Amino acid sequence: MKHSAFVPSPQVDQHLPNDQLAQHSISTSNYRTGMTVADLKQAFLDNLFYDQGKFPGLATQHDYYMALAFTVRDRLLQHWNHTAATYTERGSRTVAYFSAEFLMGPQLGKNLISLSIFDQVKEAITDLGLDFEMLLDEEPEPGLGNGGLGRLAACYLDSLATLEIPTLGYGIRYEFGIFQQDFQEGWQVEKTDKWLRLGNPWEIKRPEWEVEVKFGGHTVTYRDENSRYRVRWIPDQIVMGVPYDTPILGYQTSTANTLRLWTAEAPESFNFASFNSGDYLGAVYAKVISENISKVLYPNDDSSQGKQLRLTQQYFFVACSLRDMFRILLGQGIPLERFHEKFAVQLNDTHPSIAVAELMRLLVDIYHMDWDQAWSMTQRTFAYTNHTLLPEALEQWPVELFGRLLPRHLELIYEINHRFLDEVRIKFPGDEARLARLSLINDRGERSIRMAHLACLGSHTVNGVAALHTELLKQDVLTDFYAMYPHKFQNKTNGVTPRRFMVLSNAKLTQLITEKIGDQWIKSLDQLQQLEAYADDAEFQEAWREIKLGCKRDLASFIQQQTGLIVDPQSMFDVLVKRFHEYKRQHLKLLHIITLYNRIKANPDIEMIPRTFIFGGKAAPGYWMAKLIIKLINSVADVVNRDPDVRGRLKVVFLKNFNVKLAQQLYPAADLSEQISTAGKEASGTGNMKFSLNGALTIGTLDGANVEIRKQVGADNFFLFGLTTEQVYDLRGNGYCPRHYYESNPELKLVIDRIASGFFSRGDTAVFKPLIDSLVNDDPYFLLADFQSYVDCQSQVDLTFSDRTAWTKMSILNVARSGFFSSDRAIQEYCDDIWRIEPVNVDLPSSDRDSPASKLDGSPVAPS
Ligand code: NBG
Repeated sequence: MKHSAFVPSPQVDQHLPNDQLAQHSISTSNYRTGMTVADLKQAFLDNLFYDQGKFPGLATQHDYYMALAFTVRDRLLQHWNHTAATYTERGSRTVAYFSAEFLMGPQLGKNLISLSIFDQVKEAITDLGLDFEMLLDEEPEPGLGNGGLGRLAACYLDSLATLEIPTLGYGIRYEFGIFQQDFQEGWQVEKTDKWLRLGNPWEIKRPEWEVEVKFGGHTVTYRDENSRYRVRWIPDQIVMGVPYDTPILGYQTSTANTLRLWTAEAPESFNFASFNSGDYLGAVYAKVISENISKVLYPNDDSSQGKQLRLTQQYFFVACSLRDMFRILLGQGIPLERFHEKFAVQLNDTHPSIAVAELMRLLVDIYHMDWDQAWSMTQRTFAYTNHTLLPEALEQWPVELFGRLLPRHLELIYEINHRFLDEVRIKFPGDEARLARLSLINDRGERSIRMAHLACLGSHTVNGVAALHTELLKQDVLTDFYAMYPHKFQNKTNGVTPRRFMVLSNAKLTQLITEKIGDQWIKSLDQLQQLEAYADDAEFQEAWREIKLGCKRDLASFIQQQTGLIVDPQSMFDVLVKRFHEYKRQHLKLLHIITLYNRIKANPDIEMIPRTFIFGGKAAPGYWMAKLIIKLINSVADVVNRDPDVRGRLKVVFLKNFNVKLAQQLYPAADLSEQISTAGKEASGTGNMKFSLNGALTIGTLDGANVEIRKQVGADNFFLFGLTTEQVYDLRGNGYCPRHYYESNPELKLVIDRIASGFFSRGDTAVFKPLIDSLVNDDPYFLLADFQSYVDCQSQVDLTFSDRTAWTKMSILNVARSGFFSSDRAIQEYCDDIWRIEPVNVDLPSSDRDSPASKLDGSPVAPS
């Protein structure tokens, strides 16, 4: 039985000598890599024939898409292979970004932009008589994330490659991504997302690097040959992790990093007694169980359910990734003791934080390192990003469940905790309450392990994702850790990639900006500042408005296609898209809509700036209240859109299945961006940045990164409303009484009463009662307290919108001042302050730009 211990040995692959390579260099004629329109056409037809096995006459849209994707892939393999070879040769320090989610979005368009061949490819496809946009649209979205956290990981990979930082993204290749959302009678229904059904042309399976992962069983102790006390883990289940690699191209660089996602497979032979008793069906069942691990993404955003399968997933990908990193380390001849010099591991939230215990296990149990050295290396390896202030999102695992699945890790965590609490006792003698608060083990109720504490302790740096968030971590959520280790805490305000959320998604605005200030801004977003000079320029303003209007027209026709609703592109497009959560307060927006509607009902001739309200976003399938809010939006839309009194002044649209692809259509078409969470709840937000970058003005609270957006764009160019975090704390402390607001504000009362009366639910007074009760009696997110301020601020928005020149100027200034929110800036800060890593330039020999493989020097080409 070989599974009990592993000591990866350096790879002893053989390689063709250089002269052989030169003689037999994979001679690829230009059409395999050439960038001319003629080469591209030829390659496309070839791939259609040889990869899809189709003549054009029989090919489906999807065949065409696949043929095109392979054509592009051929052209990026040069970058990918050379990058891997360079990193291997130099043993480069590498960022390992551990994340349970990567919400990548479609790859085709993005890769065309990175390679700067968008226009040629479009021409080639159009020449062949095909609709290029339709092919782009054909790509199923890899929905391997829930929302902001997963999308942030994707933006960061883009910036890491663009900044030429050696990086491996490590995660899970979920067979089913985030569910597809549909509506039935206004209620959300979920459908399985079978994104891999037709194949994924961007990934390459690497079965040669599969690894074993153990689960369950028990531990035994023994004395080694030097009489030292040792522990061996005897698992009762083994699962194989098989990596699939996806290239991540930098923008206009030769760098192509790797996103390595793990799939769970059952081992081919079952070595254990339970699998060995001729129980064939049992063995097949075990196979199904193993493969379940990477089946499905947990569809919860900002909350944790404490389910065993989830912990299994987390340990699975972390164990695979660390073991893969040891393979790379030793394969490059770097000594074990330099692991933390070779790799900087970022823990994206607590999801991968079990890595702290796993690295300790590898170093202590497998490599027999002494505890103190192992712990010091561990702490020098990891850094942890916290993404939430909500207690329900801070993961805790019941000790009992944890011990059943990972018995050795539980022992290690007890030992880590033991030593940690000794340290606390020395720093704060006699402070028992503090010990209980800091302990990795939560003793209240069912004993559980606090993963955020493990992450803080095992990392050299802990960061929040916006200035306010980091302050609140220090003062509140992690305040005891801050008192212990103040030097660990840093802020890294989130960022977004302008390549996807501007260049790809808003081509016209990109062109206009580039005509004025050149194209350097795409890599140095601060350069957008130069646009300030044109903020008052009438001609430029006119062009600016035309582009916005064009984007709104495109969106209007999409809305009509999807919903049948006709919306007026001249109306204000007021957009609220994000995951559904009570703290994000989609229902506050709804209270505003109903307020306007009531005003029309009371006075049908009232003057009103026409608005199109656009919603998008999914609710976690088990989050009942969020689903009820979705139902209410659809119900209100149904009434408002049909009421002849409204005369088109208000339209309410709910676009189903909000995802990256849809997001790319929405941001460029928005006039107003709604960022209306309760102050102190949203860690950062990143949608807020994408809107502002695309020239939408924000109405928002002082929450998350809104605070910094307002600071950057200027208070005059931001619509602020609502309580501050401090005021929210005070109000809560002094006994908040939402009913008081309800009773003393007639307009608010009418809104609530209308919902309660069944006006939007065909007389059904029961359906929305839980929502109404929650608002009037409890209102944990302070909607009623913020209502008047919000509605007043919206009047200010209307007033400004009616002054086209003023609005356009504000829009231009928003774009000009959003350079700070580039993910390049954020990643540069991580590199300088947390990872201490330098770029590695990948030299693509010029002849290789169109003839591959002729310049390989025989070094291993394993992406590392
Ligand atoms: C989310 C926060 C957002 C933040 C993203 C990315 C989780 C746990 N957190 O405010 O809610 O923008 O992370 O940092 O999904």
